[in-house]
Amino acid sequence: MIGYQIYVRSFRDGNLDGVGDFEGLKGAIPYLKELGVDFVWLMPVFSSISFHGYDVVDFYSFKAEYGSKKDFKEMIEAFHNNGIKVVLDFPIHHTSFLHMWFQKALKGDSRYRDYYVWASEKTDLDERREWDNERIWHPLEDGRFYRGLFGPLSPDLNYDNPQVFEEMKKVAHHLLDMGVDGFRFDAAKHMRDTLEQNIRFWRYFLSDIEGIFLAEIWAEARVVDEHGRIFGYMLNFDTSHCIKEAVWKENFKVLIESIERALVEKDYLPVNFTSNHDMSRLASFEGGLSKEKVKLSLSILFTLPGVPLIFYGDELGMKGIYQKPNTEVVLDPFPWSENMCVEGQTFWKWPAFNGPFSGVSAEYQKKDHNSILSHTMRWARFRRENSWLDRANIEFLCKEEKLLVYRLSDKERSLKVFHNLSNEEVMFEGVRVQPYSTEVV
Ligand code: ACG
Ligand code: CA
Repeated sequence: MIGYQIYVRSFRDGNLDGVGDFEGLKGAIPYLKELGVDFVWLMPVFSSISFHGYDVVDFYSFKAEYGSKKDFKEMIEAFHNNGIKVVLDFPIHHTSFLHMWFQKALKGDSRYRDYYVWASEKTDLDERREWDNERIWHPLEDGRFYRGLFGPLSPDLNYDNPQVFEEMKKVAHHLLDMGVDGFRFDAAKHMRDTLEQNIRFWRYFLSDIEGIFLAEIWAEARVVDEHGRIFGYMLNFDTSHCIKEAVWKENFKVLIESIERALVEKDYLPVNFTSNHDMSRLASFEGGLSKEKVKLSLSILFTLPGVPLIFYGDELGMKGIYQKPNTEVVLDPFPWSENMCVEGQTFWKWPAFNGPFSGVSAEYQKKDHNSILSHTMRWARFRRENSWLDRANIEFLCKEEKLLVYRLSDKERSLKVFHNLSNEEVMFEGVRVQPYSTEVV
């Protein structure tokens, strides 16, 4: 199984306004098929006033620029006709401050006040987010404070209130009825106060629905494991980071340790990725990886157990340095052609890193056998032919700083993978591995 993460606004335009949309996504299907993608994860598509869409104003309508319900359904149908599943980003931890529920709460409607989390006398109003020290409690003019883990514009929903839980289940059913194949659950570790409560929450939430449920639990491997069985698919931040760190440092130690922690003997599918919208892109890791190193990172991705997931454009080596507060800079338009003047091209902003004629376009790289895209397509093909690797066992055969060899196997099959992280050719057990390259026998 191969996944592909899409920021709709930047991917493909269907109505010539330069903004990506559902209609445009249909036009991207041939490209995604060529890459061998089995499912796409669409970043938030619901009504929202932000560029990222993680603060939803209405879960029952879509961003107007993306299209209508009809367009959405037609898009899903087109994907299904081509054997590709559609997974939606589902941010249920909070809403936008503009959501009708919050607006009614502000006007004193007691039913909706209980949809959100309000400070009491006991609340520590100076409480901070564990990872970056940002404030969690936000004041209103009347002196009340509400909780918003991700800032004042996105108040947290109150899951102590069973009505809120039912509201969000209703949304989930509605989307699945529309043909959606699953969800990427945003901020999934933050739903409840303790780990036990959080796990109980999700078990209950998922108890009567089926699909591809991919959780964003950005935490240490132990916490990810605890949630694994409930969801089935877990984003593997640990290994995804360590692939890049190892390649960057030219030392496999961190990757080996991560594989042992996060990829061995799991009762769920770890989803390994190249980068995502919350971090710098693969090609810009730690200021920038060389083309060889970007390619090696990708071939490692496709030869590990678990599900490989590509962040749109990483297969071209698109650049992007994550920075706050303007996090949209890593979300450049996907360059379909070198001049960026081709049908379907998005251009809702001037590209911050990947402008016209920067050599990263799909059209240009498809013609070049040595490009990052051609390399990705070859490894993706290998992966499709060996889809059993998703659940393969991994056993190390050589754990050197610059040479990593392991056996992947299941009951019937087995193959050996060799990764060379040095600038010289190496021989191991009669297999020749080129500098910064991967071999499989
Ligand atoms: C999701 C989305 C993100 C979105 C939101 C909110 C959540 O992908 O785009 O923001 O809807 C935390 C949360 C994640 C969240 C990210 C951005 N992502 O847990 O749910 O922030 C540590 C913490 C993590 C933290 C991470 C952030 O533990 O919890 O993620 O840092 O860098 C090792 C450690 C690991 C540590 C890392 C990194 O791996 O093991 O624990 O992670 O190092 O240090 C969007 C917008 C926002 C907006 C919001 C409403 O981007 O601007 O405010 O929507
Ligand atoms: Ca458009």
